[in-house]
Formats: sequence, C-alpha cells, structure tokens
Amino acid sequence: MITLYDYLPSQNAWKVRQLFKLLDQSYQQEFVSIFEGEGHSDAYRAINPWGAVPAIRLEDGRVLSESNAILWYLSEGSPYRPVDRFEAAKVMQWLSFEADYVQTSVGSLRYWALTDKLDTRSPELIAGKRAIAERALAILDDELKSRPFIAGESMTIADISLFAYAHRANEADIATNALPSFLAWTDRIRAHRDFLAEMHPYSIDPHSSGEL
Ligand SMILES: N[C@@H](CCC(=O)N[C@@H](CS)C(=O)NCC(=O)O)C(=O)O
Repeated sequence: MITLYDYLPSQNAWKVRQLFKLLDQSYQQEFVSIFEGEGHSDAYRAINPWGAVPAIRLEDGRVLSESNAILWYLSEGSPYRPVDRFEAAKVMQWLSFEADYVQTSVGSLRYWALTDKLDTRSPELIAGKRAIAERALAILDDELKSRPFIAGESMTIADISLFAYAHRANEADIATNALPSFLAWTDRIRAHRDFLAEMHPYSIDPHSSGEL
C-alpha cells in the first residue's frame, strides 16, 4: 500500500488525499509534524530533500515529493489525466501555473494570516504576493468563462491542484466575489460526488504558530 506523508492542515496534502478518494485507492498515512522540525530530520529529508509534505512512498520503497508530481504519478490511466499529448500538456501548464503563481501567493498569505505571522512579514512582501494572487485568480476567472474545467470539458488533476488554495483565498483576505466564473467552477468541483470536503484548520496543531 502507498504511504502518504501528511500534515492535516496542508492543502498541498489535501490535493493528494482528494485524488486518492476520486480513485477509490487505499493508502496509509504517516504524519509529519512540520512545525516541530520533523520535516528537516535526516530520515524525512531522505524522503523529501526539501523537508515538506506531501510525499509518497510506493510499495517498492521509491519516494516522490511535490504535490503536483504526485498527482501526475497517481492519476496515470485515470479520467483525471488526459492521454492526448496536447491535452496532457495543458494539464501540465495549469499544474505549473498553480505551483508558480497560486501556491506561492494565496498559499503563503493564507498560511501567514491563519497562523498570525502577517505582522512579521514586510508590507512589500505581502503587497507583492497579494498582487500575484489577485492576478492569478483573475486569470482563472477569465479562462473559466469558456469551459467548465481549467484544462477542458472534464475535471482533471489541474482542477484539484488549483482548487486546493484558490478556493481558500478569502482566508488570505483576497476577495473572489467579483469572479463569477471562478466561483461557479469551485461549485462544480464541490458538487463532484467524491469531493473531499474534510479539510483541517491550522488551529488543530498547537505548534503552528512557530516558524518552519
Ligand atoms: N511545492 C511543494 C510545497 C510543499 C509545502 O510547502 N508544504 C508545506 C505544507 S503545505 C510544508 O510541508 N512546509 C514545511 C517546510 O517547508 O519546511 C508542493 O507542491 O508539494
């Protein structure tokens, strides 16, 4: 059975939990207490050199990290990853967009806001991330005017990946009420019969006020 190295409040880890649910695939979890430094132990760095969750260990012992690479690996042969070369590349385009522009803006701002760290970040840093977040969400809204899912007519791993942080933008004090196509897309994802509604607040971890 595959092992997921997990930290419950992580939306990057939620992406993988969501895909396992869509695939109806069993897995076991090993929890990594990232705020207590477990991610930076030698043992965990052998699993993910960066020290972050999520990561997976396959039955044969090989390990893989970076949430979007894990989604790519697990989704092979499933409806959530197209086979057609161009359609698959479109999914990759949006996975890269997520990693470069959404995760690093909405994800960071949300994490700082929910763990009381905004005051310790410079106003310039926060303003820069906010500008990227707003631009990325506006692009998603614009793209989603012409199709139901970000890479085409059906839900793919690109939607799972983008949804993870983008739909929590309000927690980073980024308004989405003027983005109707974006909001309709979040509703479509939530309406999937195997949508994983269970997400976990940082407040379940008494250590989350610390720095990583
Ligand atoms: N680009 C990575 C980011 C992973 C990441 O930043 N994970 C956070 C939790 S959401 C973490 O474990 N941080 C601990 C650290 O960076 O030390 C991915 O997509 O998996």
